Amino acid sequence: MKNKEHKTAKEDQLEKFTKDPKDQALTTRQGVKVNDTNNSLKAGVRGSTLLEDFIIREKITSFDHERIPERIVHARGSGAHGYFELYDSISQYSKAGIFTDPNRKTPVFVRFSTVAGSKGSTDLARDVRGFAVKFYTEEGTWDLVGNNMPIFFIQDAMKFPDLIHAVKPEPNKEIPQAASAHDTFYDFISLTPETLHNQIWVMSDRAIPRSLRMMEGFGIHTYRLVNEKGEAHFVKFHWKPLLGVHSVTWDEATKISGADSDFHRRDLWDAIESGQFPEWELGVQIVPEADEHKYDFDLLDATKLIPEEMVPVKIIGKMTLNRNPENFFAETEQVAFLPGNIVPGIDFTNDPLLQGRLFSYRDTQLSRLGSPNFHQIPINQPLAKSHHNQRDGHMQTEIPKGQTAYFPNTLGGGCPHLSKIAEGAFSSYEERIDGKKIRGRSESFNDFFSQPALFYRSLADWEKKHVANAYSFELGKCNHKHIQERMLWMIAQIDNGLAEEVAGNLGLSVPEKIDQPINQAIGADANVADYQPGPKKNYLDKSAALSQSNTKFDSIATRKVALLAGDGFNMKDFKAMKTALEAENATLSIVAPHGGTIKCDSDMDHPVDASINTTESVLYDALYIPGGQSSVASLLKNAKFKKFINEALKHCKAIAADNEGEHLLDETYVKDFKEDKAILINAEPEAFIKAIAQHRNWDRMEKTEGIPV
Ligand code: HDE
Repeated sequence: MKNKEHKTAKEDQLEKFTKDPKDQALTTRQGVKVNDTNNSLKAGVRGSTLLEDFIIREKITSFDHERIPERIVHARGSGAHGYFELYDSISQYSKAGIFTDPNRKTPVFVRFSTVAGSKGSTDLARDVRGFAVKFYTEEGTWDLVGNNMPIFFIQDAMKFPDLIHAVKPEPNKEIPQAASAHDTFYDFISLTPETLHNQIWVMSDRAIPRSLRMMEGFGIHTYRLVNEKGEAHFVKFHWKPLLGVHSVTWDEATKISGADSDFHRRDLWDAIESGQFPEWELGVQIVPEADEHKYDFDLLDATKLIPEEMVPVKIIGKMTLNRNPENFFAETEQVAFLPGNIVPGIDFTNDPLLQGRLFSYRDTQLSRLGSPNFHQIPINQPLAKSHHNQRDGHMQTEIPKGQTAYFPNTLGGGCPHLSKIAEGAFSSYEERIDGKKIRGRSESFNDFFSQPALFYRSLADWEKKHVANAYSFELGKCNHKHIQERMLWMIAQIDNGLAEEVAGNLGLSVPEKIDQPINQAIGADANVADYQPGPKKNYLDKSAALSQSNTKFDSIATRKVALLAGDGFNMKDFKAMKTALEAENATLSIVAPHGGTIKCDSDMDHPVDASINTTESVLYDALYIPGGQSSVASLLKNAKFKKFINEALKHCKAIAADNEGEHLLDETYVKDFKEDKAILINAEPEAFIKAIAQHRNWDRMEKTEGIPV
């Protein structure tokens, strides 16, 4: 089902470029009709192919040049169209139309991505997720190119190539793909303490989302909002998903990578096609210019967040994604995001990471898309009119009229002409700058451990356990003891208990001191041990917003429930559960011993959604077993059903069974968990729904550790 709502102006614009082959003849690129696309032109039926054959030459030449370079980072991505609506004007902070006019529906295109993997890599890699939003505003295009974590690894753009070279596959053997669990990454991380904050977020469940629709987004950098009077406020942007923030476990992530490496892409596509449009609210943290130096961290340091307890997030609007792209390459692959794309009312700060990005993104499009005319590609075209004197270049598709391509001119009537600020022209915020040129870093950036420690303190016990397991896995994949030990020392600066637990799993102990020199901005000769730890600042005990245990648990919309059944299943049980789940916009999929159809005890045929041979429990949020003697008997014959259930149990999912369905559970480890609050036997569907909405029953986590699946 496609969205039937009124189209946005961007959709109208894109429609002019779409081509539909329905009822059309096959032609060459020049429009000549073709009668045979299976055979080349030959000299005699067995003779050699003729150079004259323009049809084969055109077909093969196009094919030879189909690929463009994948993005250096964020190569793997999925996109969707939608719109943004403002709740109330915030004209006191910004003059941007998108922030002052609640009657607008601003079209957006969003691309989510992983960072390290190649274009074809798994969606479930442990990684940061990109969250890039292109707003086609009436005053020009604004790109908010963010991530699903509120901070970044490094403070200065100068370090970005090093960071990425360290995390990407090692250059001699091109291993590992889409994974940070290797020596070069931790060699770099352990020598660069500023990375620790983002690093611990990557060890948390945030790095393995259940769905792209269930993760937050952050602009990360401090930006500026500028109002009509020219007054500025600092701002941090937040996207809050209406479905809450939820993740899978690492064991699931690795299994999903095998069962369906397109899991996130498929989930996003399916949700939009079924009319369950993903939604996020946009929030802003506003800091007056006068408060620039009020905090224990520097607002220009992208490795720090502003705890929501210090500056609350003010919700100002909502984004809805309601249309899948028509063509992956034309839209999702060719979309070009540039943090430098801003509009009047929004401005940059001197964050040295942001400043570097302002250069990098335009530059990279030149090699990726091949021409400075990349903004003419339909998905990149602004909705606002654009007239300028930039000319020519590869793939110019516009036909600029007139004799002049310079300014000032009289021959072109002075056009395109300049605008005044009052007429909507952009002008940079007149920040006072007074200082010496210096290649270095501000001392105010030097606290590397307080915020990772705040993050860790703020997590629930089950989240902390996941962090310890993640560090143990990642460092366990490193082959060099000195790198593991340096990391352990670093982790100890965050939390001793965490470091001890990880060290135990590695079979090492936490070193008291380390003495490798570090080579980062605080000085090439500096030594971590001399330099850190300074006293850890503890300006806040915990920040509730940092823990996923404080997210929303009020909906099961789009959750996937597996129904395990064979011939003879109880129709009454099935119907009651299906009706209840679908009323909450969840889906119930029949997983059966075979494909095709199965019969219920009322002798009706029901289409099977997946045979047990083609699916895995990690692809579902919960599972249900209806009654029916012969149905349960057929499930008991196939050991994979037991594995399916044991895995769901271990992954702390809600499990329900009615009548004879319980017999199947009795043949699994579930028999020891009958008291568990998310194991529901002969209960009302409402109780099951409540348990699914909790996402997982983490209370079960420790007890299930010994289950061998
Ligand atoms: Fe990026 N980044 N980045 N990045 N980034 C790219 O641009 C870069 C950074 C982010 O879906 C590239 O078009 C530098 C922070 C996203 O198309 C490249 C630095 C944040 C995407 C690039 C950073 C991001 C990119 C690769 C350090 C979060 C995917 C292809 C100064 C706020 C956008 C491209 C999409 C993509 C450079 C740091 C997010 C090479 C130099 C911080 C979501 O230009």
